[in-house]
Amino acid sequence: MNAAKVLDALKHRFPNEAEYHQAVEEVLTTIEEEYNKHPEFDKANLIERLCIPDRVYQFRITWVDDKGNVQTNMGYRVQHNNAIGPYKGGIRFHSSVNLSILKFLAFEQTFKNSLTTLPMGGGKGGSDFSPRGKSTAEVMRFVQSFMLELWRHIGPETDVPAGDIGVGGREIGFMFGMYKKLTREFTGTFTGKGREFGGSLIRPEATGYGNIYFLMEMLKAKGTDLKGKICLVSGSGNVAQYTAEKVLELGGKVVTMSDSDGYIYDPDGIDSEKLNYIMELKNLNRGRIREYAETYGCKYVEGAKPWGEKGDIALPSATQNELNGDHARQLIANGCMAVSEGANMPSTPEAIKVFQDAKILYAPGKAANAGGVSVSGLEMTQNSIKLSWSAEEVDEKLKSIMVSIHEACVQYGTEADGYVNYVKGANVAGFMKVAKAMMAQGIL
Ligand code: NDP
Ligand code: 2IT
Repeated sequence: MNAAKVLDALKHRFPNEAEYHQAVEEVLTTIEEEYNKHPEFDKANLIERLCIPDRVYQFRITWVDDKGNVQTNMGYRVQHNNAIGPYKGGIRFHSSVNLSILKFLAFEQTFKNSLTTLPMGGGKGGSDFSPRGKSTAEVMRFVQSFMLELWRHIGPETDVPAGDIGVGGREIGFMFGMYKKLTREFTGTFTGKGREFGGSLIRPEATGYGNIYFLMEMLKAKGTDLKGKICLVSGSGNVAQYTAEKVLELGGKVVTMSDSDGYIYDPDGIDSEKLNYIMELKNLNRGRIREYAETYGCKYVEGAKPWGEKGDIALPSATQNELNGDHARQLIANGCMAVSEGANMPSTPEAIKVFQDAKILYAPGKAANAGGVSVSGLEMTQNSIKLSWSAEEVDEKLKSIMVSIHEACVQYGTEADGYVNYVKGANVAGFMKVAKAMMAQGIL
């Protein structure tokens, strides 16, 4: 396999899919060497079969808004690879959603899910519907229309969706309800469900907590921990909130959070009372992060990212490509020692190069944020056996999965000088398991 050639061919076949090309390029260039040690892979054209999704569903969603206007949106489900388990991955509702973004996310999910040690394939779905500014009744009507198409393609042993940007407990509840109505079956087809109907304890916390468990492993290998460390967090949604909560619990200080309009900088630190305010603001009142600055009298910067502030650790937890080369150089200049990604692909390729050249700790999303889908996998198990585990039990399992992902990254990513290339480690470890499963299952 020649990574550059494979990538060129994919770009030619699937033009105008920049995010998909970006995700594929990162994986191909880091697995090339290992892949070429296995001539049987090339003979089976494993690489194209791994890069191109198994199938993509695309449909129109029609719904009626509160004023009686008939609205249309696009809906998608990308079923990328089910070599090691049913397709599994979140649903994103955001105005920016398009096929390129969902293909990149489904591709990444395949390797991430492989790393979790649990039997899950990779998929992703969503819509260009933006929940921002919509009433709960509008969200429900939209979700019900979305499900009128999606329900045929998913199922507990086929494809198990969950949340992502714009999709939290409220949206999963509506999806589950409509799915149940259409199929007339109560099954574990979604994860991130409410606790009363099969949801796992710790699933809401899992991505943020998991990211910090992973970060702690990286810091431990450097002989340090989070005590007294200043953390820059972006986003203020599900992942950012529980990232901040765990940082506080372990003695770190969070000084920034953001949303799509701007960021707040609170040099005194966002303590647990202030974090509760953010959770209420974002999850219940669906307000803007600017309101935090108005309430607590701190700095708010409109239209900017938090990466220019001084911090020891950066935890990007909002969206893809939110941290570019200039941001990375600023972070390094300010003494940043570790970056651990809660979001999917938040750092641009240039930013990653800056981090790796500076030899700081850098964990890509597919390793660091795998805690969310891991607890989704544990939710599937609990649904299958019709039991629910205690929060402590789930948290312990989450911790041990994050430790094992860290070990896999170290095993496959340690370079000659001892520097751990977590990107390479995660990609090679994730790839090998899927590749072996595909080889064993024949040419499909
Ligand atoms: P939420 O919708 O709960 O929160 C998203 C946050 O990011 C919000 O603060 C939002 O701001 C901000 N944001 C979204 N889009 C943009 C944008 N284009 N520019 C700037 N800010 C933006 O989503 P999650 O917390 O669930 O997801 C955050 C990231 O984590 C995503 O990359 C997701 O793929 C990833 N992830 C999520 C997992 C999960 O279990 N939920 C698991 C693994 C990864 P605003 O309020 O203005 O919309
Ligand atoms: O990106 C992700 O890993 C998620 N949004 C969670 C997927 C899941 O199935 O829990």
